[in-house]
Amino acid sequence: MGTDFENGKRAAARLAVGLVESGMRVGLGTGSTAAHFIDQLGARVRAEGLDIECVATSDLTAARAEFLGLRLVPLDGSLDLAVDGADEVEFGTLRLIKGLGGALLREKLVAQSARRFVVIADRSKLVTRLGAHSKLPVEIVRHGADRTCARLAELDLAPVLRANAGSPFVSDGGHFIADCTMPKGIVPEAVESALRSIAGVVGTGLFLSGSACAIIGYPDGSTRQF
Ligand code: ABF
Repeated sequence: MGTDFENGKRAAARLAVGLVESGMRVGLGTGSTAAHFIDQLGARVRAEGLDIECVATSDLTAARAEFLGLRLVPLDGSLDLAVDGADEVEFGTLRLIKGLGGALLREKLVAQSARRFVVIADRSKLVTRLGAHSKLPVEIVRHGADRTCARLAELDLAPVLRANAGSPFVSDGGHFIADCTMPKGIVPEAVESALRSIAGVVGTGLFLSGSACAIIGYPDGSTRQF
């Protein structure tokens, strides 16, 4: 099953790498599917001498890109293209849940800076309702984190502070992450708006504007674009 998923991720990444042209500024996502994209992009740059600049969505992605010889620049100005994975892709609307990899804040900054945002995922990420399988990550400031979690609980989101080896997980931006459960029937836009009104919330894993395009990869190496 693991290999099935990898085949799908690799196939989706391959199609997305074909969208990159010389002279572009490209946002690089985080996670195992985005890692396939970065690896294949690195191979294209070496083979074809593409002249591109890249912006990373996490320290891990920056390290991988640097190792492969991709030129990294800070997020400054707009990007031509950003390619990233997702935890859930809602069929029909292309709304997303992202952030189980812990990089949601920078991922959203990069996605919103891109003229074209492309999501790549294996078929297991396609859902008919956001929150069906995945937790909703919410990035919160450390100061008063308990109080912020209490506010999230008041919204019926059952927050659980993410831990790493017994200590709270800390994002690249120095924040905590509360993994929430979206109650069935709740409207994602309403959740987003309620979350954004809480002072301690710095980012949410809800990407609701609908990605420009989703490339879904299947175990046999085929892809579908939505
Ligand atoms: C990033 O990586 C995140 O937004 C998402 O949480 C995760 C998906 O990881 P993977 O591609 O490994 O399933 O895109």
